[in-house]
Amino acid sequence: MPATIEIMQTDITTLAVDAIVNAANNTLLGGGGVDGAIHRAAGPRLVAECSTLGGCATGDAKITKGYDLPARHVIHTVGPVWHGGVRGEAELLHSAYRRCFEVAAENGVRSIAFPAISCGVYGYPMRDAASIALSAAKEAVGDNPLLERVVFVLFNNEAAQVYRDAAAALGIL
Ligand code: AR6
Repeated sequence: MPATIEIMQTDITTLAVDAIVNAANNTLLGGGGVDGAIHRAAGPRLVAECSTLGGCATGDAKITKGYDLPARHVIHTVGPVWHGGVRGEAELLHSAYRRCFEVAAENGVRSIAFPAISCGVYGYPMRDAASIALSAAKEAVGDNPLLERVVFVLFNNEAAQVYRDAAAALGIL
């Protein structure tokens, strides 16, 4: 059975999946947006584990436990800051998604939920980011037979519609 790819409008911290992905920064020590929400919901043991990881490069990903979250793990990744598309942002964003899927595979993760990495404070245009996210998911589903469920979590209906349109354009949904 190939994995399902879903688009959902909810708060990612409520999902009982094997891993939720955090759109973190290079320090991995917390911040605003989805990062702040994940750290609040996971409790202080999350930042304690993160502080042992030595940060994370842009385009890379690292895994921790989920602590007080319903999700078993958090995969922390760092997407690029948008500078108009001339600083390798697309490659870095694709790398962030790819590394999350690699780390997921290494840790036996069967269900994974992503926020719209880089699409908040970091300013990445949602339409372009959605295509990259969904393409990376399509590749990962082909590569990893253990993967059962990939969920893209959007905070509002407009963003969810952008993802649905991008999925349709890629022949995914
Ligand atoms: N559930 C799902 N999506 C959410 C949630 C939530 N609880 N909260 C926000 N979003 P952002 P970035 C959406 O800014 O652009 C942090 O300070 C939000 O609407 O969280 O990668 C880090 O420490 C947006 O579409 O992440 C970094 O410094 C998306 O999540 C920096 O922000 C991502 O927005 C990373 O910026």
